[in-house]
Amino acid sequence: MKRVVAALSLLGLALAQEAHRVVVTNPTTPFNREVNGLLIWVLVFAVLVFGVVAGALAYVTWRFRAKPGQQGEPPQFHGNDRLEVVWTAIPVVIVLILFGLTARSLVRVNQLPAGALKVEVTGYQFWWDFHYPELGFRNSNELILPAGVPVVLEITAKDVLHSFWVPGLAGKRDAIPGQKTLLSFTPEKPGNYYGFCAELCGPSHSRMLFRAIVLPKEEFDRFVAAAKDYAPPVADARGQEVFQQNCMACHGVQGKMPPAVIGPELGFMGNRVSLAAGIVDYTPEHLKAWIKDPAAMKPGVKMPGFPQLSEEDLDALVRYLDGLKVEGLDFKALPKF
Ligand code: HEC
Ligand SMILES: [Cu+2]
Repeated sequence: MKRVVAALSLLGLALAQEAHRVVVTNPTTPFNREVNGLLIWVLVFAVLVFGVVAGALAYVTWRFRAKPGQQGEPPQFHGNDRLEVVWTAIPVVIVLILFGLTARSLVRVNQLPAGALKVEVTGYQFWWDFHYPELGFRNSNELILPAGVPVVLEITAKDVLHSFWVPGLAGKRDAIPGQKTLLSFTPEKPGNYYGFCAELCGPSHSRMLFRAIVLPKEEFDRFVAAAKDYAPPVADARGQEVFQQNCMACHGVQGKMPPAVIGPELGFMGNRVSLAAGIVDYTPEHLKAWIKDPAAMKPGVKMPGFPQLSEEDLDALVRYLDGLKVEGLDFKALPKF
């Protein structure tokens, strides 16, 4: 008994933990509240069905148990039409109710609100690209969104099937090569939301994460204004040279993106909270380790390592990349979901 109480209170503590909010108990978007409501209905019926079935079983076992002194088999009987109709009809009604509720929720969460912000989402082995066609910039692996504004994501993939999933914001959507799938939701709470690829897509599928960074509207607008007429800063001239010689073929820095995208956009590297599709925190040390040997951090990665670069060149390169940022914004301070 003591152990059960201890386990339950631990579970309660875990659910209440600020840093690891469980989405089901803390929905922060209309999308998730809708799904949560549906889940509660399903749970109510499940508990009801379990209670009635387990209760009936217990009652029958007790009521028809062998009495002292009883000899041989008790009297046998077969069938009860009325009972059978009732226990068929009730589950049918429950299924119909759940069907109706599900259909209503589906219609609601699949609505495409007018005036939504459009973002094109593309999955690659093993990273994500986010393009804002109306705002004229792109970012990779970190989807920056304004709080309180509905978004419509147009999701696709370039190589194999992936699936876009930010549990804290909305349900999953498949990312399918050659096809667009739509997902719409309205983030409400500013925060740093963990995202995942939810479709087995290759050796580093489990390292194909990302973040959705929801900013207060004013901060988002400030970022957009800065991103629109962004002149990528050159924090280190030698670093820029190394970048142009070794990295430009695959990576863009806002506007200098080659038409065939091979690697993530690095234009706002210095603003990042995470690196390499969300697998480690963004720090200059991790950045340096990644450039030297990305395969050590992500098996099967499509970026070659650069062990041939000298320490000085590597450091200059890291300084250059770390300098690529919009000043005055700190996404690391946001709460995590
Ligand atoms: C052949 C193409 C190619 C070249 C050349 C290349 N990269 Fe990459 N790079 C990629 C790909 C593809 C990824 C995505 C890897 C993943 O996460 O699966 C990547 C990822 C990265 C990331 C992580 C991006 C993020 O969003 O977190 C950084 C940083 C990076 N590369 C820097 C460099 C630097 C610096 C150079 C030059 C020294 C370079 N890359 C050269 C293809 C390339
Ligand atoms: Cu994937």
